[in-house]
Amino acid sequence: MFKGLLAPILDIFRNGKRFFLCTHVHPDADGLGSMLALALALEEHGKEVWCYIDGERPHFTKWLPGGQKLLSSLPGDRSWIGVVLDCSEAARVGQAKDFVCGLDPLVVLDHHEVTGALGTHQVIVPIYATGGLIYYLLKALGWSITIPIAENLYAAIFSDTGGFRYSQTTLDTFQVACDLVARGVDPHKIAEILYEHYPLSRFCLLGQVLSRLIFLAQGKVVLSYISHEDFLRCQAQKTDPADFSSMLRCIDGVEVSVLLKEYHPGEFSVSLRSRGQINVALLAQEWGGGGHSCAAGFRINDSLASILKLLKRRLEDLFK
Ligand SMILES: [Mn+2]
Repeated sequence: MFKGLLAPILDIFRNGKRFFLCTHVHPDADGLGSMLALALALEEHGKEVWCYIDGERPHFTKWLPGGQKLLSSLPGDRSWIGVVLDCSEAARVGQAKDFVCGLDPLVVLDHHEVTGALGTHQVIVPIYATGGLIYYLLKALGWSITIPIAENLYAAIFSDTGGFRYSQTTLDTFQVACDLVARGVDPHKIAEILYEHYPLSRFCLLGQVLSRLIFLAQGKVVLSYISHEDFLRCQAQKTDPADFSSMLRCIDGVEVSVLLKEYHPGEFSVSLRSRGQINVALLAQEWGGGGHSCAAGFRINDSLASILKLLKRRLEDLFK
């Protein structure tokens, strides 16, 4: 699959020597699994690889093969081929933005619907996970998919499909997953790494979120928040509440869920989830954000009270 789209970048991977890989801020298992899978494959072909992570490491990186490769610092020179995974917007690259924008070539591999102009070479396909795209990239290169590579790809796909639950889960998703299992992936092991070793701080935050649910539009919208104080009190990482907004969408009758996270005082990251009736990527764009029709986000700096007021008004309007 995607042979025509991948063809123009194959020689970059075959002939390049040094690769700088990164993903979006607050990286998830798709971004990191895709990055580690590609990093392991590049290393097997004698390439030098720099795997950059912006900020804190999610709990699962301790167990994903190659997780120890992740670096929080940037190289001192720009003689690297850049690869941005699971992100095509410069703003979402975080602190590596200026470094990354100076790399040439810069290959962008992504599956988001709303895309940016980042990169000298873009391969963006609207599929279930960037992990699926990396699988086809490795196939197109004729490179072998070892067990550690397969485990990272499976983690990426399993995570971004919500455990094969989300609407982009297709026959191809299962065929790729099936091939990865055939290569030696233990599905239970990956599910356990991702979903059964959470830090206690995550549950502390979840308690806060659930204690202050705000229902709007006759229960079709649910809104909650995590303040900066909550992060401090729970001794939580920014990655701890990663999928809380998706959890809130699971409430019966809810069409759209919204979660505000105050990572720094007065600086909010807003996550939006939809069952499909409302395109939340369009909503996020109203505030300069982006994402998928069912999962999107944006950033906003203001007081909690002002943002809640603004959002409540806009969200009530969604179903009028
Ligand atoms: Mn993804």
